[in-house]
Amino acid sequence: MAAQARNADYYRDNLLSGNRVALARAITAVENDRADAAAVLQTIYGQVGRAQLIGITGAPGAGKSTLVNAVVRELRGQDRKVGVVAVDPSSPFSGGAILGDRIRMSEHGNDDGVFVRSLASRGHLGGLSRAAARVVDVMDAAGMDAIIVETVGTGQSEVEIMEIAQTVVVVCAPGLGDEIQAVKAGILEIADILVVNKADMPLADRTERQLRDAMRARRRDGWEVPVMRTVATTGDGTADLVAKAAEHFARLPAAARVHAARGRMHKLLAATAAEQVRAGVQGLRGEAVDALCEAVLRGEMDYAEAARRAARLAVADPGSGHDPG
Ligand SMILES: Nc1nc2c(ncn2[C@@H]2O[C@H](COP(=O)(O)OP(=O)(O)O)[C@@H](O)[C@H]2O)c(=O)[nH]1
Ligand SMILES: [Mg+2]
Repeated sequence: MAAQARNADYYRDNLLSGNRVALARAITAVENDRADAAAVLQTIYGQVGRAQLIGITGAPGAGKSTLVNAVVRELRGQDRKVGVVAVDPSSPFSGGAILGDRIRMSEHGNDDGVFVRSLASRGHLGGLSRAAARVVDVMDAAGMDAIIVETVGTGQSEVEIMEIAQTVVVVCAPGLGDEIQAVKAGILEIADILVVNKADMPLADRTERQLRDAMRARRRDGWEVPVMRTVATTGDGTADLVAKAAEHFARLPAAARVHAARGRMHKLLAATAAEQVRAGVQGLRGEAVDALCEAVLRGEMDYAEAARRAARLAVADPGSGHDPG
C-alpha cells in the first residue's frame, strides 16, 4: 500500500486548513520518516506553538483513557478542536490496550473536531518521544486547539514523552497501590496536576490524603500542585480539571513556551542529526573508511577516535558513494 509521496504544496494547501486526509497522511509520514516527512516538516514549522498541550499519565488501569474521553467531551463542549495522541511505549504492536482505547474513543468517531492517533513502539527503538513530538506539532499546525498526549506512566520513556506537554496530569486510582508506584517511578515529580480518579470508590479518600501528604509544600515554578478528584466514567470533576489545566496553561509565560519549543526542537535536531550522520557513515565507500576499519581491527587506532573521523568524513562529503536503500 505504497501511498504516493506528497509535496510541500499539497500539505500547505490541505494540512494547514485541517483536512483530515492530509492530517492522517502527514502524521504517518512524520511517524515513519517516510519520503514526504521533510515536506510536512517544512510546511508545519512556522505554524506551530498555538495549541494547548496536555499530558495525561499514570499507572495502567488508573482510568487514563476513560478520563481522556471525558476531557475530550468537555473540550468539545467549549467548541475547541481536540487532538489525542495515545502512546504505548510497552507495546510493540498497536493492538491490545490501544485497540480498546480506539473503541472507547469511537464516541467521538463521527466528530470532525476530534482527531485520534495511537503510537506504539514498533520501529521506533527509543524514538517514541520524538515521534510523539512531531505528531503533536502536525496536529498543532492543522488547527487543533488542544492536544492530549496519553501514556502509561511507568518509566523514563514516559517521563520523556511528558516533556512535550505544557501541563502534565498524573492520574492515580484508589486500591491499586498507584500512589506508591507513582512515587517510586518519580512520576509525581513531573505532575502539574494530580488526579484521584475513580473517586466513586471506597478508598478514594485515603488515596487523596496520601497524595496530599506526598505533595505537601511541593511547588513547581510557583505553582502549587493541586490534588483533584474525578469519576471519569460519569465525567464528574472533568470540568474542574479542564478549568485547572487552562489556568495552568494561561499562567505559563510566553517565554516559557518559546523556551520549551526550543528545547524540543534541539532534541529533534540532535536525533535527526544523529540519524543523518549514522546513515552517512553507513554509506561511506572507499579507501578512507576501509583504512579506518582496518586500523581499529589491528589495534592501531582507538575505536572512538575512528568513529569521530568517520563522522567527519561523512559530514564533509554527504552522500559520497551513498548506497541508496
Ligand atoms: N469506578 C470507576 N471505574 C473507572 C473510572 N474510570 C475508569 N474506570 C474503569 O477502569 C478501567 C480502566 O480504565 P482505562 O481508562 O482503560 O484505564 P487506563 O489503563 O489508565 O487507560 C475500565 O474498566 C474503566 O471503565 C472511574 O472513575 N470510576
Ligand atoms: Mg489507556
